[in-house]
Amino acid sequence: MNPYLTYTDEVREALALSKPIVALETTIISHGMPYPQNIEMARKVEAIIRAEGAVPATIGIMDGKVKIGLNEQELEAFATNKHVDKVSRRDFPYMLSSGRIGATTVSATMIGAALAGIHVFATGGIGGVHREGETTMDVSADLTELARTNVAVVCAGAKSILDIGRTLEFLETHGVPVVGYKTDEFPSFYARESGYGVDFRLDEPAQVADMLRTKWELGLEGGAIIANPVPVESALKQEEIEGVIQQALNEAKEQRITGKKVTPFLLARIKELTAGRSLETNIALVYNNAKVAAQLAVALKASK
Ligand code: PSU
Ligand code: MN
Repeated sequence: MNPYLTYTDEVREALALSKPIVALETTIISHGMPYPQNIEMARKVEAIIRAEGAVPATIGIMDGKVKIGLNEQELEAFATNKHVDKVSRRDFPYMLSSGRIGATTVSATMIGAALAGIHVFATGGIGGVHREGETTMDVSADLTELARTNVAVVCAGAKSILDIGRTLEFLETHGVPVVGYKTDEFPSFYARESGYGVDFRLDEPAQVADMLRTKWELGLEGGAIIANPVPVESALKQEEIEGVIQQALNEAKEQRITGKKVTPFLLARIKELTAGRSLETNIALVYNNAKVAAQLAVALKASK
Protein backbone atom coordinates (compact mmCIF):
# COMPACT_ATOMS: atom_id res chain seq x y z
CA MET A 1 0.00 0.00 0.00
CA ASN A 2 1.23 3.49 -0.89
CA PRO A 3 2.33 5.28 2.33
CA TYR A 4 1.05 8.65 1.06
CA LEU A 5 -2.54 7.44 0.71
CA THR A 6 -5.22 6.88 3.35
CA TYR A 7 -8.68 5.46 2.71
CA THR A 8 -12.09 5.56 4.32
CA ASP A 9 -13.28 2.10 5.39
CA GLU A 10 -15.90 2.17 2.63
CA VAL A 11 -13.31 2.79 -0.09
CA ARG A 12 -10.75 0.36 1.34
CA GLU A 13 -13.36 -2.39 1.34
CA ALA A 14 -14.53 -1.51 -2.18
CA LEU A 15 -10.94 -1.72 -3.45
CA ALA A 16 -10.36 -5.04 -1.70
CA LEU A 17 -13.56 -6.50 -3.21
CA SER A 18 -12.94 -4.88 -6.62
CA LYS A 19 -16.24 -3.00 -6.46
CA PRO A 20 -16.93 -0.07 -8.82
CA ILE A 21 -15.62 3.22 -7.44
CA VAL A 22 -16.03 6.81 -8.67
CA ALA A 23 -13.46 9.48 -7.75
CA LEU A 24 -14.64 13.03 -6.98
CA GLU A 25 -12.61 16.24 -6.70
CA THR A 26 -12.46 18.76 -3.84
CA THR A 27 -11.60 21.95 -5.77
CA ILE A 28 -15.20 22.11 -6.92
CA ILE A 29 -16.16 22.14 -3.21
CA SER A 30 -13.53 24.58 -1.89
CA HIS A 31 -13.10 26.92 -4.86
CA GLY A 32 -15.94 26.20 -7.26
CA MET A 33 -19.07 26.85 -5.20
CA PRO A 34 -20.10 28.91 -2.16
CA TYR A 35 -21.12 27.48 1.23
CA PRO A 36 -23.57 25.88 1.97
CA GLN A 37 -24.42 24.77 -1.58
CA ASN A 38 -20.95 23.21 -1.83
CA ILE A 39 -21.42 20.83 1.10
CA GLU A 40 -24.96 19.92 0.04
CA MET A 41 -23.63 19.15 -3.43
CA ALA A 42 -20.73 17.11 -2.03
CA ARG A 43 -23.04 14.94 0.09
CA LYS A 44 -25.68 14.43 -2.56
CA VAL A 45 -23.18 13.53 -5.25
CA GLU A 46 -21.93 10.71 -3.04
CA ALA A 47 -25.50 9.52 -2.44
CA ILE A 48 -26.20 9.46 -6.20
CA ILE A 49 -23.15 7.28 -6.79
CA ARG A 50 -24.14 4.84 -4.04
CA ALA A 51 -27.70 4.64 -5.42
CA GLU A 52 -26.22 3.44 -8.74
CA GLY A 53 -24.30 0.65 -7.01
CA ALA A 54 -20.86 2.26 -6.92
CA VAL A 55 -18.74 3.70 -4.09
CA PRO A 56 -17.76 7.39 -4.01
CA ALA A 57 -14.19 8.42 -3.24
CA THR A 58 -13.90 12.17 -2.74
CA ILE A 59 -10.19 12.99 -2.90
CA GLY A 60 -8.30 15.76 -1.10
CA ILE A 61 -4.97 16.39 0.63
CA MET A 62 -4.70 16.80 4.42
CA ASP A 63 -2.13 16.12 7.14
CA GLY A 64 0.48 14.95 4.66
CA LYS A 65 -1.79 12.31 3.12
CA VAL A 66 -3.83 11.95 -0.02
CA LYS A 67 -7.25 11.08 1.34
CA ILE A 68 -9.09 8.60 -0.86
CA GLY A 69 -12.60 9.13 0.44
CA LEU A 70 -13.49 11.77 3.03
CA ASN A 71 -15.58 11.42 6.19
CA GLU A 72 -18.29 13.97 7.04
CA GLN A 73 -15.97 16.11 9.17
CA GLU A 74 -13.33 16.22 6.43
CA LEU A 75 -15.92 17.12 3.79
CA GLU A 76 -17.03 20.00 6.05
CA ALA A 77 -13.42 21.18 6.32
CA PHE A 78 -13.07 21.40 2.54
CA ALA A 79 -16.41 23.22 2.33
CA THR A 80 -15.74 25.81 5.05
CA ASN A 81 -12.00 26.22 5.74
CA LYS A 82 -10.78 29.49 4.20
CA HIS A 83 -7.17 28.29 3.96
CA VAL A 84 -7.61 25.42 1.56
CA ASP A 85 -5.09 25.60 -1.30
CA LYS A 86 -5.96 24.69 -4.88
CA VAL A 87 -3.78 21.78 -6.00
CA SER A 88 -2.76 20.76 -9.48
CA ARG A 89 0.09 18.34 -10.40
CA ARG A 90 2.65 21.10 -9.77
CA ASP A 91 1.51 21.65 -6.17
CA PHE A 92 1.07 17.99 -5.24
CA PRO A 93 4.45 17.17 -3.61
CA TYR A 94 4.68 20.38 -1.54
CA MET A 95 1.12 19.93 -0.29
CA LEU A 96 2.09 16.53 1.11
CA SER A 97 5.49 17.50 2.50
CA SER A 98 4.11 20.65 4.19
CA GLY A 99 1.02 19.02 5.73
CA ARG A 100 -1.21 21.79 4.36
CA ILE A 101 -4.82 21.27 3.37
CA GLY A 102 -5.33 21.17 -0.38
CA ALA A 103 -8.33 20.75 -2.64
CA THR A 104 -7.52 18.68 -5.69
CA THR A 105 -8.36 19.93 -9.19
CA VAL A 106 -9.10 17.57 -12.06
CA SER A 107 -5.37 17.01 -12.65
CA ALA A 108 -4.52 16.29 -8.99
CA THR A 109 -7.63 14.17 -8.47
CA MET A 110 -6.66 12.05 -11.48
CA ILE A 111 -3.23 11.51 -9.91
CA GLY A 112 -4.76 10.46 -6.59
CA ALA A 113 -7.33 8.22 -8.27
CA ALA A 114 -4.72 6.48 -10.42
CA LEU A 115 -2.44 5.91 -7.40
CA ALA A 116 -5.39 4.25 -5.66
CA GLY A 117 -6.36 2.16 -8.70
CA ILE A 118 -9.56 4.10 -9.48
CA HIS A 119 -10.23 4.74 -13.18
CA VAL A 120 -13.51 6.66 -13.30
CA PHE A 121 -13.92 10.24 -12.08
CA ALA A 122 -16.95 12.56 -12.10
CA THR A 123 -16.65 16.33 -12.07
CA GLY A 124 -18.38 19.44 -13.44
CA GLY A 125 -16.17 20.76 -16.20
CA ILE A 126 -12.50 20.41 -17.07
CA GLY A 127 -9.98 23.21 -17.29
CA GLY A 128 -8.64 23.98 -20.76
CA VAL A 129 -6.90 26.48 -22.97
CA HIS A 130 -8.03 29.93 -21.81
CA ARG A 131 -9.20 32.55 -24.28
CA GLU A 132 -6.06 34.40 -25.45
CA GLY A 133 -4.14 31.35 -24.21
CA GLU A 134 -2.03 31.57 -27.36
CA THR A 135 -0.38 34.66 -25.82
CA THR A 136 -0.84 34.14 -22.04
CA MET A 137 0.02 30.41 -22.25
CA ASP A 138 -2.72 29.79 -19.67
CA VAL A 139 -3.42 26.15 -20.42
CA SER A 140 -4.86 24.07 -17.59
CA ALA A 141 -2.75 21.26 -16.17
CA ASP A 142 -5.92 19.17 -16.53
CA LEU A 143 -5.14 18.75 -20.23
CA THR A 144 -1.61 17.42 -19.82
CA GLU A 145 -2.85 15.13 -17.05
CA LEU A 146 -5.49 13.71 -19.37
CA ALA A 147 -2.65 12.98 -21.78
CA ARG A 148 -0.75 10.78 -19.32
CA THR A 149 -2.96 9.37 -16.53
CA ASN A 150 -5.38 6.47 -17.03
CA VAL A 151 -8.59 7.95 -15.65
CA ALA A 152 -11.84 8.59 -17.55
CA VAL A 153 -13.30 11.99 -16.67
CA VAL A 154 -17.08 12.34 -16.92
CA CYS A 155 -17.81 16.05 -17.32
CA ALA A 156 -20.21 18.47 -18.99
CA GLY A 157 -17.53 19.58 -21.44
CA ALA A 158 -15.53 22.76 -20.99
CA LYS A 159 -16.90 26.16 -20.02
CA SER A 160 -17.02 28.80 -22.68
CA ILE A 161 -14.85 30.97 -20.39
CA LEU A 162 -12.27 28.87 -22.25
CA ASP A 163 -11.25 28.67 -25.88
CA ILE A 164 -13.08 25.44 -26.65
CA GLY A 165 -11.63 25.08 -30.16
CA ARG A 166 -8.04 25.26 -28.95
CA THR A 167 -8.85 23.02 -25.98
CA LEU A 168 -10.07 20.32 -28.37
CA GLU A 169 -7.02 20.81 -30.62
CA PHE A 170 -4.72 20.32 -27.62
CA LEU A 171 -6.57 17.13 -26.64
CA GLU A 172 -6.27 15.74 -30.15
CA THR A 173 -2.52 16.44 -30.27
CA HIS A 174 -2.09 14.66 -26.94
CA GLY A 175 -4.17 11.65 -27.91
CA VAL A 176 -7.09 12.14 -25.54
CA PRO A 177 -10.37 10.68 -26.87
CA VAL A 178 -13.35 13.02 -26.50
CA VAL A 179 -16.49 10.89 -26.33
CA GLY A 180 -19.92 12.45 -26.76
CA TYR A 181 -22.19 10.63 -24.32
CA LYS A 182 -25.55 10.60 -26.08
CA THR A 183 -24.48 13.70 -28.01
CA ASP A 184 -22.82 14.62 -31.30
CA GLU A 185 -21.87 18.07 -30.05
CA PHE A 186 -19.25 18.87 -27.43
CA PRO A 187 -21.16 20.55 -24.57
CA SER A 188 -20.03 23.84 -23.02
CA PHE A 189 -20.87 23.21 -19.35
CA TYR A 190 -23.75 25.66 -18.74
CA ALA A 191 -25.06 25.03 -22.26
CA ARG A 192 -25.61 21.80 -24.19
CA GLU A 193 -24.16 23.28 -27.36
CA SER A 194 -20.74 24.74 -28.24
CA GLY A 195 -20.58 24.70 -32.03
CA TYR A 196 -17.87 21.99 -31.87
CA GLY A 197 -18.29 18.27 -32.47
CA VAL A 198 -16.96 15.30 -30.48
CA ASP A 199 -14.60 12.61 -31.79
CA PHE A 200 -17.35 9.99 -31.65
CA ARG A 201 -20.65 9.41 -29.93
CA LEU A 202 -21.54 6.50 -27.62
CA ASP A 203 -24.97 5.96 -26.09
CA GLU A 204 -24.36 3.13 -23.60
CA PRO A 205 -22.05 2.89 -20.55
CA ALA A 206 -20.96 -0.58 -21.73
CA GLN A 207 -19.72 0.89 -25.04
CA VAL A 208 -17.71 3.52 -23.20
CA ALA A 209 -16.30 0.81 -20.91
CA ASP A 210 -15.25 -1.30 -23.94
CA MET A 211 -13.49 1.66 -25.53
CA LEU A 212 -11.60 2.47 -22.30
CA ARG A 213 -10.64 -1.14 -21.70
CA THR A 214 -9.34 -1.39 -25.28
CA LYS A 215 -7.31 1.82 -24.90
CA TRP A 216 -5.68 0.72 -21.68
CA GLU A 217 -5.13 -2.91 -22.72
CA LEU A 218 -3.27 -1.57 -25.75
CA GLY A 219 -1.01 0.38 -23.42
CA LEU A 220 -2.24 3.70 -24.80
CA GLU A 221 -1.64 5.77 -21.70
CA GLY A 222 -3.86 8.63 -20.69
CA GLY A 223 -7.42 9.45 -19.86
CA ALA A 224 -10.53 10.17 -21.86
CA ILE A 225 -13.23 12.77 -21.71
CA ILE A 226 -16.76 11.47 -21.44
CA ALA A 227 -18.70 14.60 -22.37
CA ASN A 228 -22.18 14.47 -20.86
CA PRO A 229 -24.36 17.51 -21.56
CA VAL A 230 -26.25 19.24 -18.75
CA PRO A 231 -29.90 18.02 -18.64
CA VAL A 232 -32.23 20.06 -20.89
CA GLU A 233 -34.32 21.40 -18.00
CA SER A 234 -31.24 22.87 -16.25
CA ALA A 235 -29.36 24.13 -19.31
CA LEU A 236 -28.69 27.79 -20.06
CA LYS A 237 -28.60 29.03 -23.64
CA GLN A 238 -25.20 29.78 -25.11
CA GLU A 239 -26.39 33.25 -26.22
CA GLU A 240 -27.63 34.21 -22.75
CA ILE A 241 -24.43 33.18 -20.97
CA GLU A 242 -21.97 34.63 -23.52
CA GLY A 243 -22.45 38.28 -22.46
CA VAL A 244 -21.98 37.39 -18.80
CA ILE A 245 -18.84 35.38 -19.57
CA GLN A 246 -17.41 38.26 -21.60
CA GLN A 247 -18.04 40.69 -18.74
CA ALA A 248 -16.43 38.34 -16.17
CA LEU A 249 -13.40 37.88 -18.47
CA ASN A 250 -13.03 41.66 -18.88
CA GLU A 251 -13.16 42.17 -15.12
CA ALA A 252 -10.53 39.47 -14.56
CA LYS A 253 -8.27 41.26 -17.02
CA GLU A 254 -8.86 44.71 -15.45
CA GLN A 255 -8.15 43.33 -11.99
CA ARG A 256 -5.06 41.49 -13.30
CA ILE A 257 -6.25 38.14 -12.00
CA THR A 258 -3.78 35.47 -13.18
CA GLY A 259 -2.69 31.88 -12.61
CA LYS A 260 -4.82 29.54 -10.58
CA LYS A 261 -7.06 32.38 -9.31
CA VAL A 262 -8.60 32.87 -12.76
CA THR A 263 -11.08 29.98 -12.83
CA PRO A 264 -12.48 30.50 -9.26
CA PHE A 265 -12.83 34.25 -9.95
CA LEU A 266 -14.75 33.68 -13.17
CA LEU A 267 -17.06 31.06 -11.61
CA ALA A 268 -17.94 33.36 -8.70
CA ARG A 269 -18.55 36.38 -10.97
CA ILE A 270 -20.71 34.40 -13.39
CA LYS A 271 -22.79 33.23 -10.44
CA GLU A 272 -23.30 36.83 -9.27
CA LEU A 273 -24.05 38.13 -12.76
CA THR A 274 -26.68 35.41 -13.36
CA ALA A 275 -28.25 35.93 -9.90
CA GLY A 276 -27.35 32.36 -8.93
CA ARG A 277 -28.73 30.62 -12.01
CA SER A 278 -25.29 29.47 -13.15
CA LEU A 279 -24.81 27.79 -9.77
CA GLU A 280 -28.07 25.85 -10.10
CA THR A 281 -26.99 24.70 -13.54
CA ASN A 282 -23.54 23.79 -12.22
CA ILE A 283 -25.02 21.63 -9.43
CA ALA A 284 -27.48 19.90 -11.79
CA LEU A 285 -24.76 18.94 -14.24
CA VAL A 286 -22.52 17.55 -11.49
CA TYR A 287 -25.36 15.25 -10.33
CA ASN A 288 -25.91 14.10 -13.88
CA ASN A 289 -22.19 13.39 -14.31
CA ALA A 290 -22.06 11.45 -11.03
CA LYS A 291 -24.86 9.20 -12.20
CA VAL A 292 -23.27 8.46 -15.58
CA ALA A 293 -19.84 7.96 -13.97
CA ALA A 294 -21.30 5.42 -11.54
CA GLN A 295 -22.96 3.55 -14.42
CA LEU A 296 -19.64 3.58 -16.27
CA ALA A 297 -17.73 2.30 -13.22
CA VAL A 298 -20.25 -0.55 -12.89
CA ALA A 299 -19.95 -1.34 -16.62
CA LEU A 300 -16.14 -1.37 -16.44
CA LYS A 301 -16.22 -3.99 -13.68
CA ALA A 302 -18.83 -6.06 -15.58
CA SER A 303 -16.84 -6.05 -18.83
CA LYS A 304 -13.74 -7.69 -17.36
N1 PSU B 1 -14.94 23.89 -13.49
C1 PSU B 1 -15.96 24.14 -12.62
N2 PSU B 1 -15.70 24.24 -11.32
C2 PSU B 1 -14.45 24.07 -10.85
C3 PSU B 1 -13.38 23.78 -11.76
C4 PSU B 1 -13.67 23.70 -13.08
O1 PSU B 1 -17.08 24.31 -13.03
O2 PSU B 1 -14.27 24.18 -9.64
C5 PSU B 1 -12.01 23.53 -11.23
C6 PSU B 1 -11.58 22.07 -11.47
O3 PSU B 1 -10.98 21.60 -10.29
C7 PSU B 1 -10.56 22.19 -12.58
C8 PSU B 1 -9.95 23.52 -12.25
O4 PSU B 1 -9.61 21.15 -12.57
O5 PSU B 1 -11.06 24.33 -11.89
C9 PSU B 1 -9.17 24.11 -13.39
O6 PSU B 1 -8.44 25.20 -12.91
P1 PSU B 1 -7.38 25.92 -13.85
O7 PSU B 1 -8.18 26.58 -14.90
O8 PSU B 1 -6.68 26.88 -12.92
O9 PSU B 1 -6.49 24.85 -14.37
MN1 MN C 1 -4.58 28.30 -15.54
